[in-house]
Amino acid sequence: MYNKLSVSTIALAMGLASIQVVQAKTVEVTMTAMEKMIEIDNKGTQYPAWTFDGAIPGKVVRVTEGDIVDFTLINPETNKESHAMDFHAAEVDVLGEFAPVKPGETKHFKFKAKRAGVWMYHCGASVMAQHIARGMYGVIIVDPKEGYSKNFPKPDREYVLVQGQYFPDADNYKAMLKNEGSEGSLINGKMFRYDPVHDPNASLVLQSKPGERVRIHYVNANINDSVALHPIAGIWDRVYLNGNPRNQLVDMATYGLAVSEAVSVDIVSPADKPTNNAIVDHRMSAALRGAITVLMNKPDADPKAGKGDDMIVH
Ligand SMILES: [Cu+2]
Repeated sequence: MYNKLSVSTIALAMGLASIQVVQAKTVEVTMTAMEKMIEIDNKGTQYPAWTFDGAIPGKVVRVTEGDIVDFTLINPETNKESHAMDFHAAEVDVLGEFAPVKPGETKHFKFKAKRAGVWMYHCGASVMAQHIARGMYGVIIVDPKEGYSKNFPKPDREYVLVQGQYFPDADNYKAMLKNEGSEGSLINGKMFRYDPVHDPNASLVLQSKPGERVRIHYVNANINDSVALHPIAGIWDRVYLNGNPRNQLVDMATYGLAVSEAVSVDIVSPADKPTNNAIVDHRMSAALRGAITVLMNKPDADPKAGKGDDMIVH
């Protein structure tokens, strides 16, 4: 799936001729719009979701700054709705690349990921509020071409958390537009997905070892509400606005995410003892209805947790 393209540039520096080789690659990404029933909480309540590839959120796309994303959206003829793709990492034509795709049709477009960062993607078909609220969103990470540095330390573990608003009356887009009828907050598609403290049916948590640097890529996929992102019993060591290491804050208690905003936040737990954090949207209406995620920092943390390509804990 990776198609290597070599781009050679000749750079003149300090009066000396040197050859700099920049390698960009083409990354093929295919998603299928799926209108299907999914579980929206830890006890298995069914919900008529609209999704990318059958899950909320859709898969994490990860490329490097300068790469070409070669994207295909399949809308099967068994679907009832048109769907579309809007990558916030793309600079294209809203009426072209992002235009809706009818059931039975397929759309293909390419864009160059020119800017590093963490970006939301979502369906842009009408009514957009409904397509997002029903689950058509995800994250694309564009790693900086310079890689890690002293100012952008390599994390020990990495997780993706995407927050959404839950509207049980899935057909009532008019209520969604008025921000009425929301009955909870989804974290990676379920209320209290990683919080066994508040939901006895929850079985998953995030994990790290004491003293490790944990980087969380957090996306506000709510349709109307901002997010007050806070790690209870911790402090954000670094906050990379829009996931770009050039946009950096330090020692933050709470970071406010606008609707559609993505951020990367680092937390480093005390090295000398096991601890727990609760990563919350400090807006109580969101936290106490689903937007709490437990991070356990313990010596016997699963060595694989937060280490893989798929940063969404299943
Ligand atoms: Cu859609």
